[in-house]
Amino acid sequence: MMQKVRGIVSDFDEYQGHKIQKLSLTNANGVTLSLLTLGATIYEIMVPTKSGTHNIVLNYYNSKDYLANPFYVCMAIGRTAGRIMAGQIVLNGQTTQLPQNEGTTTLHGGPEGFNSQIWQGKIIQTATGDAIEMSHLQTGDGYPGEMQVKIIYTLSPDDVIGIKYIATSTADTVFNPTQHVYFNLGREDTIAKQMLKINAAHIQELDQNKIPTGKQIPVKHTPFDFQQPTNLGKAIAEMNNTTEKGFDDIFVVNQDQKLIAELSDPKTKISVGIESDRNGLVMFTANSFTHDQMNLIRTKGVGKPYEGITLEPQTLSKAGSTRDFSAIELKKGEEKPYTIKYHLHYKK
Ligand code: FUC
Repeated sequence: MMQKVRGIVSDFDEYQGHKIQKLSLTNANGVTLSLLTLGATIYEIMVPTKSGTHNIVLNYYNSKDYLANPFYVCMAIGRTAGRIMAGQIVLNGQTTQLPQNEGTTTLHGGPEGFNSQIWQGKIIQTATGDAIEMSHLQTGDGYPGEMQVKIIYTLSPDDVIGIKYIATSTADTVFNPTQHVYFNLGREDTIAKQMLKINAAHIQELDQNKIPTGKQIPVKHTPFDFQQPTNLGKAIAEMNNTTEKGFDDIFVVNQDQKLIAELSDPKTKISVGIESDRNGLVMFTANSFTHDQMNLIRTKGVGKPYEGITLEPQTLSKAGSTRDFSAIELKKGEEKPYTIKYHLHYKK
């Protein structure tokens, strides 16, 4: 009989007097997925190599490092991924002012978002073995309704990581969660030699606050064309004359193929295919990662621009220009789950 996926719980450290736990799943191939209860953060994704294992996501030594900078390294994002103009949401004709955490904008759920919460973590059983359940009652973040949130993290026997977000609210509210995973599949400090494919013919036009204007721009003949596997270093170099000096953009994905995006490293031969049930993907190439604000393990206590790449599946909302929140609305008592999957491939 095939060996089932095994889960274990251990103590990680303490954060502001709270015990932070690490929960891990390992399958028979030797792939491990670990999470921290701080921020429902993906701490490690280890894949087998010829000589041992290789961690393909960015992480820190300590819990406190995760909240010491504005980069949300591998953390759960909610209630709403991305930017809400002026921090105002409109539901049923009523405007709610959310706390703002980026000038006048509310970014990634605001100052009390999912990432800054300590989650209840436990190992649960599924047909193929153990899984990780993170749960939390989200209140006091300024959004309407108390929201009971569960995120189920699974690892399949054939190396597919699943993330399922399930929430119910006591009042009509908005829900557009994602996971802010920074991948680096290689052994070098940056993702410059890695290849990216995104199944998107358009990006969203953004205003000076990075809020969608409602217009879409075709990617053809621009550095945003990742419809075929494209070298990231070359693409980033083409963005050198922009203030961002890299990518921080919203792709409108076609959902006609199983995968919306695929990242691969020609040298380690590791790749990750991303499956999503949503129509948007934010890509951020860690352009502004700072040396002294970041204590990343990969670069032994510092941060480097382009050290990783985030590919954040989410629902596109017209919230920017038109204040139309219908796409991300979650009605009182309604359950509308979202799933993200990472298909891992590697050569031993
Ligand atoms: C992405 C970007 C933001 C922000 C964050 C850390 O979601 O869109 O600009 O810097 O990552």
